[in-house]
Amino acid sequence: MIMDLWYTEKHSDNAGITMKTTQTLFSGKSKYQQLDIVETLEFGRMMLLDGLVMVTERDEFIYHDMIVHPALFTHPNPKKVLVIGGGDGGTIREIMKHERVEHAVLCEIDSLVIEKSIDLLPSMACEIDGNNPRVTLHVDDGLAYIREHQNEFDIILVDSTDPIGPAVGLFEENFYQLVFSALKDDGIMIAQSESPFYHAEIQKSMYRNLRAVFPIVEMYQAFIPTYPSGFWSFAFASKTYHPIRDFDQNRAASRKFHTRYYNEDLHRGAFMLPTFARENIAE
Ligand code: AG3
Repeated sequence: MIMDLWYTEKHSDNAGITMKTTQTLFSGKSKYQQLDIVETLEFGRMMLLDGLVMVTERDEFIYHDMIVHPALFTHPNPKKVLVIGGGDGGTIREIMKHERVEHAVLCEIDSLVIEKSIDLLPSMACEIDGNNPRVTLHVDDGLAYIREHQNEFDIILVDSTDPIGPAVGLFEENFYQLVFSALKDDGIMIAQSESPFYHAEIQKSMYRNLRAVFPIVEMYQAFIPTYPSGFWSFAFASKTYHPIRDFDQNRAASRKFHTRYYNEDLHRGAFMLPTFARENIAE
């Protein structure tokens, strides 16, 4: 008998996404969470944390373009960048395309995620395998790490899971306060901010917390097929630079590397929100 094996992530009690899988490449539990990496027919290899889709080989370019390039093309001179979470390495890979960046630090709480990504997701982990002198890895809790760093980073990217499990603290005001202090005077923070369609309540409190700390807070969107509803968002929180008013379109247009999702027009377009998404974060 030929078996059909399908993986389903439920997005609500009554809906979800389902994908046909061919094999399990890794399945194990760390101190923090359950990690699974499976082969799917439609999306290539897929990483799950506690049963939730984190990345797939086929659509990760969208998320990783969008968590990195809007901030790195808004800040005029991003030299030092910190990533909190992001143990798969996709975010670091995109940061490394920016020649102005001298040094990037990855602070991931779970060493198993880093190890298995280097093993099984090499297209994402290619810059965190220890061979790039511009990249430093720290296995640590993001909160503990930034508490020890002040006035140091141009950009901090929060590449977290949903606010359940180890990432809960990364959505709270106290954490944003620490991020603010760890940033230089003209620093920018980006955080993945869930689905405007399914996660209105999370967005409400997250953006309230961000506004309590940062003078400039905007939401931007991206289309990510394997995340809940396919409609995903990021928070742009900043001390001085505005993502549209301070955006140098020519610099983005003359970038020397290829991006399959991001471009200089989409940079502006991503900040235009449908009404229901605006309403989620209205002051
Ligand atoms: N981090 C965001 C994952 C959120 C997905 N949520 C879900 N499937 N319910 C992705 C990490 C990529 N570096």
